[in-house]
Amino acid sequence: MAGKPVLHYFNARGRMESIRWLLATAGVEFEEKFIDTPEDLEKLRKGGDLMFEQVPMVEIDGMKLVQTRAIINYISTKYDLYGKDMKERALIDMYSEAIYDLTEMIGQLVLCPPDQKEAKVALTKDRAKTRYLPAFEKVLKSHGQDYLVGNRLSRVDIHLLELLLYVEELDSSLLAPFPQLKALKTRLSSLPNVKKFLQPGSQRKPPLDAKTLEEARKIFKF
Ligand SMILES: N[C@@H](CCC(=O)N[C@@H](CS)C(=O)NCC(=O)O)C(=O)O
Repeated sequence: MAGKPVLHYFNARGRMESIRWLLATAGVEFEEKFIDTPEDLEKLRKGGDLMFEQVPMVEIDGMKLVQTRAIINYISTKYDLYGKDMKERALIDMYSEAIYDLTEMIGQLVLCPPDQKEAKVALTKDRAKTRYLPAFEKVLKSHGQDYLVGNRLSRVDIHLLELLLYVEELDSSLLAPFPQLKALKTRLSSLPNVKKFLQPGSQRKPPLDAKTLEEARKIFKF
């Protein structure tokens, strides 16, 4: 039997978190090797394990995969979370890209200079409220099904749940006008593997605090 996938990343959400979410939802146990220092990253680079000298890197099925979207595609295909045909995959890709856009906007807020923070937070909330959340609410309302695509769980549902949790962290009132999204969140949260991942003590990572951000800056030099 193949061993557990091994995830190489900083001990924080970042680009690895949606990979953690997918594996956890698929019920796949995984190991994490954290990059805690610039030397840890250098060691991986020198060992030739990072094709483009970057993480995330995931050891899975005898491969050392890099590039977040490639890793996500592989895991989604392997665990049947990527639709049943080309058209479903096109929708899953299209919705996922929009989810990544808003997730990225929210993730960037922590890096925002203090004098721009208020405006950026306001813009991000506005984009959530008027652009992204209404679009997904409309999809769910239009077909009346339990999942976004093909009436069964796919990676896009998991990405959306992750995003909805970040949106709530930003402002817990933002989901109020979207009953379909709230129902989806409740439904997905009660799936046994998701429920487990949402429990304290799981491999899910908390929001980035100032100290962790400083450590990340030193390692990744941004
Ligand atoms: N396109 C890549 C970007 C990866 C990336 O920028 N990783 C950062 C950490 S989150 C990194 O390794 N930075 C160090 C560097 O680029 O030298 C992906 O999606 O995986």
